[in-house]
Amino acid sequence: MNDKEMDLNNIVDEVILLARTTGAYLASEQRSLQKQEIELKGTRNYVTYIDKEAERRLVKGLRAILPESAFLTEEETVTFEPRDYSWIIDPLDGTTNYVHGDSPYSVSIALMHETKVILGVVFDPVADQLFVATGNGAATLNGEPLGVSRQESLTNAYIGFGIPYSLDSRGETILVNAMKQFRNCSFRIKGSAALEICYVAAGISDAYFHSGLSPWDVAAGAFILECAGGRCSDFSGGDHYLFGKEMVASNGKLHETLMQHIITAE
Ligand code: 2AM
Ligand code: CA
Repeated sequence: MNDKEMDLNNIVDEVILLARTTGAYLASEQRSLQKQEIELKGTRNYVTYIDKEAERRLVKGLRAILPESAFLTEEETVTFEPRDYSWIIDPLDGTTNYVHGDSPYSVSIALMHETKVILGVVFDPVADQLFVATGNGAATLNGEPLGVSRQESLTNAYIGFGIPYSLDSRGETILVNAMKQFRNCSFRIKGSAALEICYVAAGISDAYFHSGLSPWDVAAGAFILECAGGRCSDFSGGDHYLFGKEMVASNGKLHETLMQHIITAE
């Protein structure tokens, strides 16, 4: 075991604890969201406040773990200058579900060493599901090793996807292509990209695709999926999915078929 792995093993429990406490904060605030007094302030404003507060707590905790680290975050990042270690975090992924008192939603934390992700933690406080990968071995769900499904064809596949807020013509073509498969396989929109990628890692879903995404939506989940034996790509089949705003995640076996019939078909 080298020094970097030693450090990682030392910090992973602290990162998990932070994900859990942030998730508990989100869950308790979501219960308050139902109360009448919140209506006075407006639900969206209140959620923005929760997002920011959750992020503030996460940044404070993660900075204490690695004082020299940089941050790429959903709420407060203005400019991002990578350092030796950089955190890519989404304090609340699945905001639309959250606003409606629904689930799932999650806390997503990734740690990059130079340009490579070396740690991913995604936590769903409602289902109490904790996905972790350190790259030292297996990815886990609540401490148990997880792995991708064996599904090889679109027939009977279980596939997650998301619809971006702004849909270009390419995005529309992809949705039309998916629609042509509606009787062949099952599609689901669950509303938290970080979790939906983890569902592929856990063999719950066979694949997931979404455009219009940001690094904090995918960084932790993509790393967990790759550690679980799955595959991630951009919509052209390349590696530009972390900063490229589009992602296809799969068990690997279904990847080419999904690309051919749904993502790149004209
Ligand atoms: P958010 O909840 O943090 O906004 C929903 O489709 C999933 O995609 C959520 O994880 C949502 O993150 C994310 N997402 C990010 N950017 C998006 C966009 N431009 N359009 C739709 N969803 C987006
Ligand atoms: Ca997000």
